[in-house]
Amino acid sequence: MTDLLLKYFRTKEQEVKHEKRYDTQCPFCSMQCKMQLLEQSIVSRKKYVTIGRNNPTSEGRLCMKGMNAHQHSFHKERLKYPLLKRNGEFIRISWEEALDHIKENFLKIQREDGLDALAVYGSASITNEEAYLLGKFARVALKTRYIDYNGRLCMSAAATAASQTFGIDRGFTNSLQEIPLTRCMILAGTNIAECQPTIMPYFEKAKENGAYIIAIDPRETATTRMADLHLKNKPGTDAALANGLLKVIIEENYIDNAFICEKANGFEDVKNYLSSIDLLDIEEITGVPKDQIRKAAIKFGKEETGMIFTARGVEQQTDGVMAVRNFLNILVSTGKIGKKNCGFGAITGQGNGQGAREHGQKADQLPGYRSIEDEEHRAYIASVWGVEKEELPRKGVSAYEILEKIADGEITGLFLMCSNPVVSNPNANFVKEAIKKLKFFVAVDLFVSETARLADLILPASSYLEDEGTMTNVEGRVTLREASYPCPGEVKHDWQIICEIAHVLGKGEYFNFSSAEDIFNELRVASRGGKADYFGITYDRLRKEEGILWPCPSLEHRGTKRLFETGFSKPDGRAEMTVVPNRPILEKEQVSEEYPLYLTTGRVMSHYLTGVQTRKSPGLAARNVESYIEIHPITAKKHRIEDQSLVKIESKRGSIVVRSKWSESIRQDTVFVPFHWADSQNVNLLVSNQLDPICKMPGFKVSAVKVSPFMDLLAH
Ligand SMILES: Nc1nc2c(c(=O)[nH]1)N[C@H]1C(S)=C(S)[C@@H](COP(=O)(O)OP(=O)(O)OC[C@H]3O[C@@H](n4cnc5c(=O)[nH]c(N)nc54)[C@H](O)[C@@H]3O)O[C@H]1N2
Ligand SMILES: Nc1nc2c(c(=O)[nH]1)N[C@H]1C(S)=C(S)[C@@H](COP(=O)(O)OP(=O)(O)OC[C@H]3O[C@@H](n4cnc5c(=O)[nH]c(N)nc54)[C@H](O)[C@@H]3O)O[C@H]1N2
Ligand code: SF4
Ligand SMILES: [Mo]
Repeated sequence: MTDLLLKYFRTKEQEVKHEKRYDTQCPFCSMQCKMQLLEQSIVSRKKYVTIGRNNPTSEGRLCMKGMNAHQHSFHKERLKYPLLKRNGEFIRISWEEALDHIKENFLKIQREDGLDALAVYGSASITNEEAYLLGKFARVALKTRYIDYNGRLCMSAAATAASQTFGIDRGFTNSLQEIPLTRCMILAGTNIAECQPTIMPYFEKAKENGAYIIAIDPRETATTRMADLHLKNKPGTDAALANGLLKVIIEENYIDNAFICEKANGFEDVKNYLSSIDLLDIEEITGVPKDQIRKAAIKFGKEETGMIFTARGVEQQTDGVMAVRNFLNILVSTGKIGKKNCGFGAITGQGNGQGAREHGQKADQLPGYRSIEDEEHRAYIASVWGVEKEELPRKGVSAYEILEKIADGEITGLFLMCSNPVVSNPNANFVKEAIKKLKFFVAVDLFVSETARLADLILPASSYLEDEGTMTNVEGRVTLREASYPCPGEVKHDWQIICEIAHVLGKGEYFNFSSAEDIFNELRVASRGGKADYFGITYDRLRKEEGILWPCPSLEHRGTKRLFETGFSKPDGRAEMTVVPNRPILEKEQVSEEYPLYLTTGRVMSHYLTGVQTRKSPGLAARNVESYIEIHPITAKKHRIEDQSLVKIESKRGSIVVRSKWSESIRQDTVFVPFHWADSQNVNLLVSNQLDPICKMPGFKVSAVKVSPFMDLLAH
């Protein structure tokens, strides 16, 4: 053996000898892939590798984001100490000073502007324990009615639609295990291939088993390429498309009359409405040829089993609730719900997109999916928390509406945890100006995000490697994220930060927790008897049983893999269908001579949300270093836009500059821009402030824009 080889083996041996392994779950999407960080120390250098671990959901798989996640966690810009803004610069302060500062300013705002002048803005990337605690913090420690979270921009349309139709909102009504055995699936406005990559093998197995897949998306994506039929609709027209599908299903008599009779309300009204509409009209509205609509409807209607999946393409619309309800109309009419290999999936987005919407971070919600306006619910939660029910505030307003109240001067103090609203909210110019008006603004983050930059005080939080807690994944499976990596610097867990602030505000007695498990045990009791009942779930069981699908009302209960087998969760046990008009009551922005193109927005595989984390991960950032506009070559030529050139995109609200990417796979009347970049590439500068009137979801997926070569601008 040569010396060189010997040296190599010796180093390898050393690396392995000094290897430490840390269990965790990926900090990104709702698959919550279980993973392990391998840390190898060689002399003074540390080397990291992330590997997947077997589990019932991701079965050991990881995508590129999971494999590179540790890069942002170990990034040199990671916050390690509290930072206070003094004369426009951030300076390091101690935790004691930070807490004093919060106490002084929160009390001052409460005194001068009232209890409701403080608002809390949370996240679905924090654990169940933290989401629960944040809701309790707003209601008990701050006594403000104003709390909401980033999930409003994400899951609210699907959550409302499922609650209204079925009486319960769990993203997927079944476990993933059933997907491979389903005969026909509709994937509406979801790009699982890039957004939940490790779910793909379930669909690939279904295809191997002969399933037929129908995708609905204005662009071709890796997901639509897997489909047998792609309905390439105009953005924002899914409600009408679903009407077309259901009209054909009824006319061809593929409905399940016995099921409807026994388990559904409202079918006759829907049927009457559909008999009054014309398929040609739907072709005109959606841009999908009527023969394709017929083909899809017949395929779905004919098969014995079927599932429908929706995601943000259908839901992030100003008629998002109604659009999803129309897809549920199809499921209920064909009886493809509450049965083996049949069901609905609103594919959850963030790591804890499911759990964080169940335990009281929403404006109108108390833990266990209870309502803050229901007297019995108020009384129960007040008793768990040891307060009077009259002391609990009433419901507040949605995430974007909180920002509007800040702009109006009604809210003057903000506590932000784990979100970057300056980049993720629509009408971004307005949002930034609003946040600048705050008298006192605390941001809790891993980094100085675009929003944290505007804060008076930034508190450093722990990451997925350090912070233990439960996360409820895409299946509705509660999982325990074991995390034990030591916190860098003076970093604290989000839950510790909440507890410490509560203490300095004199509310310590309600926040005496010494571990995430302690908080979970209170959450179990708070959720008991609610729709999202976690009472039977314990850390011990989560370890032994590899996660449990809620509801799980008792320690003996095995969890619920399939919902609605014996009926729906409405008072009469029946599903509620509703008439969905072809054209929404609140008209969406239409293209015009001045703004001739539809802009839709979304994601790419290598980046995550506003990009604060993934832009710091070299392994990911290298794949997409900047934003881009996907544009059809024919459209591009019409607007004199060359491939790979800089393009100015303008809407009525603002303008951005990104690079062009010609693609024949997008509709000619539509352009697509991802939202992972900030500042002059922040696509939300273009999106309007119109919200879905029912769930207050912004219309991220439809804006009218014009495009021009950036060179024109330079020439002027
Ligand atoms: N790589 C990556 N993965 C992620 C995320 C990420 O940022 N990056 N984010 C996570 C989160 S929080 C979420 S919410 C999910 C989101 O997951 P998805 O909802 O799947 O992602 P999007 O790209 O926003 O939108 C999905 C598709 O909708 C299409 N679409 C646009 N407008 C319309 C329309 O009007 N109708 C229809 N039918 N389709 C339309 C888009 O072309 C896009 O392909 O992903 C999660 N996973
Ligand atoms: N145009 C357009 N806009 C959109 C969407 C779209 O499709 N199009 N999608 C919307 C959707 S679905 C979503 S979910 C939102 C998300 O939008 P945001 O809520 O802004 O999400 P992130 O970019 O993940 O911001 C999370 C912030 O918290 C920090 N962070 C990460 N982990 C932790 C932690 O454990 N603790 C703390 N304290 N901080 C942490 C990160 O560094 C980052 O700054 O964006 C929405 N905005
Ligand atoms: S981003 Fe999603 S699919 Fe990829 S590793 Fe993380 S949890 Fe798994
Ligand atoms: Mo999301």
